[in-house]
Amino acid sequence: MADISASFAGLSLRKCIYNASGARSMTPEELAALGNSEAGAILTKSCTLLPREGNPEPRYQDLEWGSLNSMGLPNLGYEKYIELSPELKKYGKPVFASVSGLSLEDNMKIIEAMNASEFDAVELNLSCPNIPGKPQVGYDFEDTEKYLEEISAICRKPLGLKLPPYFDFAHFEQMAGIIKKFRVRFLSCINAIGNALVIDSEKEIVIIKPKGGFGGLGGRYIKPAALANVRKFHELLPDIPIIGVGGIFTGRDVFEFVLAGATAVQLGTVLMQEGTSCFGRVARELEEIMDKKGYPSLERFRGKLKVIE
Ligand code: RRO
Repeated sequence: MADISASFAGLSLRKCIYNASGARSMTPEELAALGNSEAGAILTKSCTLLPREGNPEPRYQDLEWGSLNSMGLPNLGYEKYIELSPELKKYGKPVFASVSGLSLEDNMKIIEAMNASEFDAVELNLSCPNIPGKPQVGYDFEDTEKYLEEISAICRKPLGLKLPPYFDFAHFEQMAGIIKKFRVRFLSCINAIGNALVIDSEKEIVIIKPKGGFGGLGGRYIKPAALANVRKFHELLPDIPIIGVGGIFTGRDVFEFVLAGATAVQLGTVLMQEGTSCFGRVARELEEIMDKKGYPSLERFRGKLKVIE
């Protein structure tokens, strides 16, 4: 049987497949279910300084090809996740905290506290698209550099970044140039495509309440954008492990992300739709493809996507 383990940021995952932040990862019960599942790691919902209820409902809709959300960062507050961290470690897999403070100051306070937690690493979310009046930090290169200067100076856990999708080579290059200046241990690419609009033409109405219906698009709609972001950052930053996220539903999808350069992958929309059984199913589908192709491990084909000469 093919080996689908992965290691990055000094951590070893028995399986390279785990949850995307936000998908079934907010409450102690949801995090325990991830612990008991075949997920290779546990990643929390992005946390803020104070607990948040999030945006008014309806704020999440499943769609035929994915999902639209404007959750608005509902979470239990960073202190609760730190309190839970020793219990989460008992499942014997790496435990990641997603951090999404509403300001640099908030992020500094949270990261400072994370240093003394049982979390193995931090995924700093620079790409929440759903807070009214708050632009995504990852689309402001000056702000991103300032955040990284300050946060990387105090963060004693391995630090990774959750990036928004980029769509222009100039932006990939600018972001990669900034990331190179700091000790960033992994990149999770991509967050939802922000501020998408889905319309119910029958009822002539939007499908989620916050922000006039604009929300983060996930699932199959965004897989090509996610693959492009994984590929481009892998080309520009070959020494930084890339975690692929966006539209992964099957083992074949994982295979494609690894070909593009991913070290591991996260499941979001499919986890919302199918529940935690998706981890085992996708893992077995990936193993089957690798066995058929004769690849004993992910290293054998990682990044080896062919181009047409
Ligand atoms: O909570 C959300 O609305 C949310 C966040 Br923080 C994020 O990073 N990405 C997303 O699609 N939704």
